[in-house]
Amino acid sequence: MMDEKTLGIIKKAYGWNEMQIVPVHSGLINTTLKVMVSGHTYLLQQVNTHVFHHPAQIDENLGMLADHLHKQAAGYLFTAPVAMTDGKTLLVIDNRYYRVFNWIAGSHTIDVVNEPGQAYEASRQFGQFTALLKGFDAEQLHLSLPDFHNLSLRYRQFEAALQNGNNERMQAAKDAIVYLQSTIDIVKRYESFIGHPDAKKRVTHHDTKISNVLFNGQDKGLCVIDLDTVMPGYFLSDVGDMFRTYSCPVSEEEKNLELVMVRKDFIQAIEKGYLSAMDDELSQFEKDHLYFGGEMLIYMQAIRFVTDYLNNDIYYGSRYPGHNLVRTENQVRLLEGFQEAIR
Ligand code: GN1
Ligand code: MG
Repeated sequence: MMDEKTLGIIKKAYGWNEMQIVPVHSGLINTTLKVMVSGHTYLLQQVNTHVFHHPAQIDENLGMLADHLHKQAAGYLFTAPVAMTDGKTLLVIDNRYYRVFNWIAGSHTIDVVNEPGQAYEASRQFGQFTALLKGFDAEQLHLSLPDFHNLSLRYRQFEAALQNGNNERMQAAKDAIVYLQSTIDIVKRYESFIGHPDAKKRVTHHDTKISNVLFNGQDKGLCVIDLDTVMPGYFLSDVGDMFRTYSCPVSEEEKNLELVMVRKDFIQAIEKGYLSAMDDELSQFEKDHLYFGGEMLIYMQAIRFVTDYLNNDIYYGSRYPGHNLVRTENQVRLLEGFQEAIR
């Protein structure tokens, strides 16, 4: 990962005299370290090129967004990568890609949403991000993950895994598979949504989990982070992943499915927070699909987990036998609970 030699090159490229390293807990995809340099704290990240094949395109995306926001919304906290001494923001060493972000002083992240107020704040942050970029042509962005939230494609990948995947695991996942096949109307509803003239593509974050929002000491939202998947997309993606991850008191890792439940007051807080920034921007047609976003994202996560389970955990990995099946069953339970809550 990041050996002594690599760290030495990084240090030089950023013009740092000394650095102290602290590992931090972060997402499933990139490797992140906290680095302290002469009293200043940074995040040093190695981009996972198994997932993101073109880190330079992401770097360009972040540069374009930073420029636009700098001009149009001065004062908005946008966590663009820090420049090296040569002005570049992406460092390539032996075909590996590194970048550095400022650690935002006084900020913290949370892993679980305990109060509706936190859901409101986070949702407002993601809404504000898209709203502030309404004058930016989203189609200028490179697609860091083409078809990332294309539910039709995700369904086809699920079908392919059913054809070619691990047979033993197919038996173990039978109930979840049957359920996910029987709820295929979600795919149809997605297709009719994206075919509608009032469904617009905008700058969309695509990974709105709570740990991707920085909070201040008073639990007010400061900014959104983890911007690799910022691409043109539908608001369903952002609002939907918030319903998926904030409305439930436990995460997708929870094995005790009795703890997987949906909190209506959190659903309302997400809705209110998002609309506080996006009310004028969304069409009535889109607003009518707010909750559909939740159904769609929970469903998509369930089929992504089960697909990976059938494919022997090649994407998400697995820390214990059956890990991706647990995640799948968790999301299936969540989908049932969510549909009940919005009925
Ligand atoms: C991945 O790396 P992380 O934890 O931010 C995934 C998301 C999933 C999430 C589920 C690029 O996000 O789409 O919702 O895991 N990101 C990618 O935990 O696949
Ligand atoms: Mg992420």
